[in-house]
Amino acid sequence: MPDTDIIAAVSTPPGPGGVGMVRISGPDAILLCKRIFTPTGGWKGFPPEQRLALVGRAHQPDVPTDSIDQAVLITFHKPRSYTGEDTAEITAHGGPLILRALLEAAVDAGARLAEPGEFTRRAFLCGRMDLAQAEAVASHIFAATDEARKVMLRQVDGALSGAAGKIREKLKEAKVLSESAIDFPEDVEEPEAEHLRTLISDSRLLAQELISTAKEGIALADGLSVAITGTPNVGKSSLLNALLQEERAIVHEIPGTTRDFIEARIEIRGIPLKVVDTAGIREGASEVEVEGIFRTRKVMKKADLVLVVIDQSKKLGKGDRTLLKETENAQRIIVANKTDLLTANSEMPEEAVYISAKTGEGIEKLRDAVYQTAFGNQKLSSGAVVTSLRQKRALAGVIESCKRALEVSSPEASPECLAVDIDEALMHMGELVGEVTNDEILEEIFSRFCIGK
Ligand SMILES: Nc1nc2c(ncn2[C@@H]2O[C@H](COP(=O)(O)OP(=O)(O)OP(=O)(O)O)[C@@H](O)[C@H]2O)c(=O)[nH]1
Ligand SMILES: [Mg+2]
Repeated sequence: MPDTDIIAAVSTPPGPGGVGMVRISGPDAILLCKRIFTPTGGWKGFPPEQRLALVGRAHQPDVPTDSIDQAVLITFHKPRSYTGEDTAEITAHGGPLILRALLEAAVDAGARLAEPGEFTRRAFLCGRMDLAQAEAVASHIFAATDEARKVMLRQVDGALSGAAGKIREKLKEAKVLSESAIDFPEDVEEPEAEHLRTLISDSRLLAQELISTAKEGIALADGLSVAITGTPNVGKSSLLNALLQEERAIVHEIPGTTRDFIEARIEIRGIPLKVVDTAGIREGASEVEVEGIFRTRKVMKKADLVLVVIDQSKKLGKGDRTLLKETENAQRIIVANKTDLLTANSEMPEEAVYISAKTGEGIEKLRDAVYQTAFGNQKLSSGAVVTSLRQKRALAGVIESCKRALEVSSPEASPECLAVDIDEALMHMGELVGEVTNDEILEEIFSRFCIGK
């Protein structure tokens, strides 16, 4: 349902900039602008021609002489605007105080401050985009790598929504067929029943294809967290520096150098990674180190992937063994470091990746292993990509319902059961695009946005 109030926000980032923009949206948003903006030479008709840039002055409400700044006004008339409502954009010089004064003038003239993501929320509620597209808008803005930026733009443009549309068409056709089987059971021919089963199994296949992009799509949107762990002095900080190609963490021959954890952002094949170097885990450590070790365990638990670093120039120690055991069931890579030194460790697990953080040998191989471990051999399709857990859950629901529908779609089974399962599959598709939703879900999605979008 369309909102009835006018919202306003500074849509450009905080801090000084060349230009800054205040966006105002809602019924009568354009009329409101008449009170805080006067074009050079006055209004030549009102409302102004839409999408025309008017040069003039922004000022206090109804007092054109109390000027705030030279400014440019562009109006978008509903429904041809981002939000689907009447919208105005006033661009002025990008000084924080200038933009604050401009925003206050808009509020004094009757607007209220917009919540984070509220413009996009209105775009969704006005039907300008579906929920999958709206989610992608935030991921696009926050994209940390070029690959993420490209993939998210495709979803903003409707790649996932389009693929979802195809599944829905099939399911809707299946629903009609199953309903006619309920109403006229004696008229159902075998070819028709066969067609019904094909529609459902095609829907399931298409949903499976989509869900297979989720792992990488979600990593593109959210980033992947990687924890570097190991006993003291094995070269964890050296590895972080090698991955970063920068001397970020302190490296020292004294064991127990790293106490706090150190975070850095890197990119592997377009996937944004947050890598955390941690304090070496050992027994009998000093008080400060113990706190560091406590934090290491917390980071390890939260990480999507753990790199267990072992010094292969030494015999496997008790600490190494404990750590290997501890990470047994985690998504992990065992990293055998210091290959530039002699190998003294004959008990290295077979799957270990050998590197020298000092010379850089094997680092590329390790990057490949990180990608492989996280995503397998999967390559993102160029089209629709699932980019949130919410979307993934909805698709899992579709797959489950289709599976059940196929189980009860045998000629002798009851068509009523089939219709229920198809309805459920359609309901999950509705969740994916936001036709079926609730305030809590919307709150969660749009609170991730910045103010002004
Ligand atoms: N020869 C050789 N020495 C290395 C290599 N990687 C690290 N070192 C040395 O090992 C010592 C410890 O390196 P760090 O990177 O500080 O090890 P760490 O695991 O972070 O140690 P803590 O923070 O104390 O737990 C330093 O003297 C490094 O120069 C390597 O690949 N080859
Ligand atoms: Mg260290």
